[in-house]
Amino acid sequence: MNDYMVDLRSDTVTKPTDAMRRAMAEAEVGDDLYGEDPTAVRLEALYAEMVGKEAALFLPSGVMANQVAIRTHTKPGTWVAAGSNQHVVAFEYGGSARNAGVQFFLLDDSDGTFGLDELDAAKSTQRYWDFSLSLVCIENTHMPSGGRIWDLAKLDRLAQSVGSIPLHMDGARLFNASVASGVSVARIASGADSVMTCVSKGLGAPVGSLLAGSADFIAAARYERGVLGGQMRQVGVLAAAGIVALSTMVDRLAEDHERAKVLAAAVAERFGETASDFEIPQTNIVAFDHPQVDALSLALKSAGVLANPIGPKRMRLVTHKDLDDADIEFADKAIRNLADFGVLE
Ligand code: TLP
Repeated sequence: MNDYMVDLRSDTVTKPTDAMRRAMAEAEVGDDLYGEDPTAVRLEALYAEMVGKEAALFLPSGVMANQVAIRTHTKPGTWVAAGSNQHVVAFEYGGSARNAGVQFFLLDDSDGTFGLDELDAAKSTQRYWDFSLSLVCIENTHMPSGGRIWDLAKLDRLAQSVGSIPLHMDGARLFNASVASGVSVARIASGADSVMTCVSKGLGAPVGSLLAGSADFIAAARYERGVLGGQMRQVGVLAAAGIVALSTMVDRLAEDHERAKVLAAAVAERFGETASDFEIPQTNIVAFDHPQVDALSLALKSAGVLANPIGPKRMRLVTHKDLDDADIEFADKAIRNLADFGVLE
């Protein structure tokens, strides 16, 4: 095993920058439950302004931001339409059923978005049996499809087509979508009633996510965050890093996107025959189908590259700020030269 490892497991592995650590040490703080943490208040105002919403809320994680959004928008026993591979459906421990008592109406999102005709079918189902669709959720960028971006025109049509049903955008990597498409985050989120973003992923902050929406929605979400035990006290020490993340770490995401393309080319060359459903990544995630993901993950590890499967036949490589050119060159060679590995039956 190599001591040197290139970590492509996720952009969540990124460590806070020196500027973040300084800001954290110097942060002005207060008890956030009383609305007295000036740094948390500043971060929430900054995010709300960036995404063009009235208000925002700082939460400990992206999962909690999604769960709070779902609890706030819905009533128990109602249905939430979402792509079957989305984080809210497939990666949140069944949380929506437990935390909000909702059921999912699953749509095919294998290419990163879902067909609006499918959503229309879900809506018209309401006419035939007692089925109340309380929310539509989308993920932008869409992680399991390889960080794909919702096409803006399609997003606009979606916003029209949901009508009075609220639309929540899991924008854990919203800034990746913005940097790659050249469209502002406010424009991307304009049709969504609520949007959440993680500062703890590619933007490099150690902890935290933000949820934005109307002032009324955020007041209700603040209450629901409390119900889940997510209220925080002198949270300015974390919010300070989030402010640095939103103010200084966005533009450099373009570098991660270029590096993902390099790794994608290596994957295409090495696994051309076995890797299916493969496309040049739009952002920082290379995701591809492979019949032996566990063996592949082990083989990559022995070659000095850490990468995790995200499903029984789905492999993922993620680029981020804590990689440099030498790491990418190393991973590129390791993938291209990966020896044949045993097949696990
Ligand atoms: N995703 C993690 C894992 O849970 C898969 C990762 O390494 O990518 N929405 C999306 C689209 C996400 O990818 C994630 C995290 C979340 C929400 C949840 O964020 P956290 O981990 O902060 O709770």
